[in-house]
Amino acid sequence: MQLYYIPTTRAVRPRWVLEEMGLSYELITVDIETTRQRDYQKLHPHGKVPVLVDEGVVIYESSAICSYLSDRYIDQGLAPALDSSARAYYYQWLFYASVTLEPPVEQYLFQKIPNLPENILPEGKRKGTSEQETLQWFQQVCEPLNDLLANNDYLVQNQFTTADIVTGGVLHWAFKLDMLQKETPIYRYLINLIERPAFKRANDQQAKH
Ligand SMILES: N[C@@H](CCC(=O)N[C@@H](CS)C(=O)NCC(=O)O)C(=O)O
Repeated sequence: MQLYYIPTTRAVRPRWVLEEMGLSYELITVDIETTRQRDYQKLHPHGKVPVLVDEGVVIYESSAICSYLSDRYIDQGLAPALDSSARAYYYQWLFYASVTLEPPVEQYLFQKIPNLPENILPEGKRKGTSEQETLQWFQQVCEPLNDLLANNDYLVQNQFTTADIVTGGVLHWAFKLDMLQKETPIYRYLINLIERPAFKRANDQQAKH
C-alpha cells in the first residue's frame, strides 16, 4: 500500500488512520513540482494529495481514503459495524467535517495565506468576506460539535472512530490558524486527539515504515 503525502496537508489524515491501525505502508512524500507532472496526474487528475494505491485500487479525496481504509480493515475498530445504528452518526460527522466544518477553515487559511497553490480561484473571484466574518461562520458551524463534546470525548457513541480523525484533521488546521477558542469542549477535544501517538507518527517526517 502506498500513500502519496505532503507534510501538514490533508494527507496527514489517511496516514493517521494507517498509524492507528498499525498497518504497514509506503509513504511517498511528493512536492508541488511532482504533483504538476502528467504521470502524477494519472493518479490524481487535479495533482493533489493524498492518493492511496492499494492492490490496484487508486483512490483520492482524503475523507474517502480514510473511510475506505476503516471499512476494509473494520476489525481494527475505527468504523462502527456496517449494520449498526452508530453508522448513521459516523456518516453524519464524517460528512460534517468535510462539507460543513472544513470550508470556513479553508477560507480562513486562504485569507491568511492567499497564494497557496490549492487556492484555485483567480484573485478577483475570491469571496469578499472579511476574516472576522469567516471566524463567525466557523464558530457557528462549531456549535453542534461543542454541544456534543461538552459531555463526550468522541463523536460517535463516545468511541474513537475515523470520524474523529477527519474532524481532528480539520480542527488541527483551525488550531494552527488560531481559530479555536480556548476552554471550549472542541478545544479540549482537539488537544486530546493530537496527544495520540498515532497522530504524532502521522506527522513524523523521519519515520520508517
Ligand atoms: N478535497 C481534497 C483536497 C485535496 C487538496 O486540496 N490537497 C492539497 C493539500 S491539503 C494539495 O494537494 N495541494 C497542492 C496543490 O494544490 O498543488 C481532499 O480532501 O483530498
